[in-house]
Amino acid sequence: MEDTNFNVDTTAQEYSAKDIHVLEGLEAVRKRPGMYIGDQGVRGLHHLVYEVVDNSIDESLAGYCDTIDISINEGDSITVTDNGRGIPTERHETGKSAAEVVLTILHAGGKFDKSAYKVSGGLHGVGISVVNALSTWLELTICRNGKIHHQRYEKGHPVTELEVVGDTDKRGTSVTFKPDDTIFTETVYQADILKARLRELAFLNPHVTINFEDKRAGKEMKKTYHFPGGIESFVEYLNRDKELLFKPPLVIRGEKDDTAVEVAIQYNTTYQERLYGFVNLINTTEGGTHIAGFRTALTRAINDEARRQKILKDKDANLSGDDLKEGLTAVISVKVMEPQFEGQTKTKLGNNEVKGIVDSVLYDGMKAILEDRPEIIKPIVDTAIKARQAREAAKKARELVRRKGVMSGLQLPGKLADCSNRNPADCEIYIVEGDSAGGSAKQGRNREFQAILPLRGKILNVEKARLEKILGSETIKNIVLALGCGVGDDFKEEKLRYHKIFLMADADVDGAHIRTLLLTLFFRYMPQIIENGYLYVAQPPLYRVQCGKDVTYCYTEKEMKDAQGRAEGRKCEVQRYKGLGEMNAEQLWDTTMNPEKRIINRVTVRDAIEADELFDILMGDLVEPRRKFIEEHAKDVQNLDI
Ligand code: 0RA
Repeated sequence: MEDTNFNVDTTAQEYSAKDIHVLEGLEAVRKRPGMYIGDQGVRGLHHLVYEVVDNSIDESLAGYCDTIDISINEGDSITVTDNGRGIPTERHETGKSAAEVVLTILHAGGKFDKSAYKVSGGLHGVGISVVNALSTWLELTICRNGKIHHQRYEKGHPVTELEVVGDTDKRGTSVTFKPDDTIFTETVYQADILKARLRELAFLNPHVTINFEDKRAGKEMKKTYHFPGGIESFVEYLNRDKELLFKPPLVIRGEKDDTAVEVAIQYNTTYQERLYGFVNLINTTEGGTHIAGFRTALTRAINDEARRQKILKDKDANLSGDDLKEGLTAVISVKVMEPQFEGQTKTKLGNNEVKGIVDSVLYDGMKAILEDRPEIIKPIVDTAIKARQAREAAKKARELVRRKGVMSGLQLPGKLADCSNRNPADCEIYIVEGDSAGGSAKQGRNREFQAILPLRGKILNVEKARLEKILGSETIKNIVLALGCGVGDDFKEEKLRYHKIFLMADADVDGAHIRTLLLTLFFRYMPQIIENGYLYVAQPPLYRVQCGKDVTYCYTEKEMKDAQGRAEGRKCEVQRYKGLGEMNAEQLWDTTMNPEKRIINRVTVRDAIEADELFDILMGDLVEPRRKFIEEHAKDVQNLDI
C-alpha cells in the first residue's frame, strides 16, 4: 500500500513550476480570509480546526486511519494528530516535498487522494494550506516509512526544510498551528464549540475514535468520542431524555448511483421535530434535496403501511409530511460525489438527483423494516392524527385572532408602557420579570425609545404545550402583541416594533428559569428574532459597593473584591442585589438600562444542536438533569445565552 496513488514525477513537477502562484495563493488567503473560512471571528477561528480534522477524517474514510487526537494547547494553539498513512514526504528534484505542496498550495490535498467521498469540496474542504496561511506558525510532523519528518512554517511559508528528525514504527500526521492574531479578532478557543462538532463527527464516522483534550491551565478536560452504533446512536443520544414511541431507532442504509444513504429515525412524545441532515459530513442546516427525498419516502411508507393495517380507513385522508413531523427525530447522512451547495451559508444541497435516490433507498428500506416491526406504525399514526387535529384547531384559532386583529399589532397590551418613537430601528423593549421591577424600569427608562413590558410569575413551559395553548397564555399573548410581529408561520419580521429586545430577570435560579423559558419561546416560535440578532439579555449588577462616598456597581464577584481592595482603609458597605426589585428607578437606569453604561449580551444560536440540548435539559421530561443544570449555572447566569 506504499505510495501507489502518489505520482511524484508528474504532480510535483507541475506544482513546482507554479512556485510563484503558491505565494500569490497564500497571500490571497491572508488578504481575504473571509472568502476561505467564512469570517475572522469565533466561527472562523474554530473553522480552522475543522479544516485540519476533515483531512484526517478523509484519511479514515479511505480506510487508513482510526484514531484522531485533537488538543487545545496552552496559548491556544491546536494540535491534530491522526494515525493515517501520513502526508507523502517524498522529495522531488526541485527539492519540494509533496507535504510542502499540500501545505502551501490551495486545494492541493485533494489532488493526491482518490478516495471516493471527501469531506473536502463543501463548506470546509478549502484545504490545510488555508490553515497554514492563517497561522502565525505551524509545525508539521509526519511519521512515515520508519522516519519522523518535521517542518515548520510561518504565515504559510516554510522556514525549515522537511527534515528527518528520528526513527519510528508509527504512521500518521500531526499538525500544530497557532492562529494569527493579526487576522483573527478572537483567538481564544471555546472547548464547547469544538466538542459539539467532534462528537457529531464521531457519530457520523463510527470507525473513528476521536480524543479531545483541553490542556489549558484552569480549563483542563479530556473526552473520548467513539460510537460504533453510528447514526443510530446519534438519534438515541438526541432522544436520551425523551419518552419514546418505539425502540430502537429505525435504521436504513443503502446506495444508489454512487450515492450512499444512511437514515436513522425515532419518534418521541414531544411536539417538536428534530431533523439533522448531513452531506459528506457537512451539517446542512438549510436543508435541500436529500431532506425533500426523506420526507416523501417517510410519508409514503407510513401511509401505505397504515392503510395496509387498516389503521387509516379508505375514507380517511392521507397523513401529510407536516402531520408526521411532531416528535420526529432523524439523522440523514448522505455521501454525494459532486455535491452542489447552495443557500446563504452554503448548507443547502442542490443536486436534484439526490431527492429520488434518498426517496427510493428509504422507501424500500422502510418497507423491509415494517415487515419485521409492523407494531411501530400505530403509535406514529395516532400521534400524527392528533397533530393534524391540533394544527387545524390552531389554524382556526389563528384565523380568529387575526380577524379580530388581536395579534396583528392593532392592539397593544395594557401592561405595556410603550415608547414615543415609532421607528423600530431606534426602539427597545425591556421584558421585565416581576411587577415591582417593572415599576422601577418604567420610571427609570428613557421613554423616548425604551418600552417596558412587565411579566408576572412564570410563563408556560412552551416545550410541553402546543402552539394554540401557548398563544392562549396571557403572558405570551402580551409579549407577541407588544412585539407586533406574530409567531410561527405568521411571523413577519418587518412588523417587529423594536429592534432591541432585552430580557431582564433576577440573577437567581428563578430568574434563570424565566429567562430560559423566554429563550425557548423565541427559539421555537420566533427563531428569526435570535438569528437576526434582535434579542439580548440585560445584565443587572450583582453588588453595590459603597466605600465612603464612592459607590461602585459590580457585575461579578471579582469586581466587587477589587472595589473593596481600592478602598484604602475606608469602611465599605457591600449590598448584594437579590433581585431587580431592590434597585430604585435611578439605580436601574444607571446600571442596566442606560445605553452608555449598561452591559448587554446578544443572544446567539451558536449551534442548533447545542441550543436544543440546553432546552431539553431544562424543559425535558427528566427532573434530575434539570435540577443539576440549574444548580451548576445559577452562579453565572449571565452566561445563559443558550
Ligand atoms: C495525500 C495523499 C495521501 C495521504 C494524504 C494526502 C494525507 C493527508 C493528511 C492530512 C492530515 N492527515 C493526512 N493523512 C494523509 C496518500 C498517501 C499514500 O498513498 O501513502
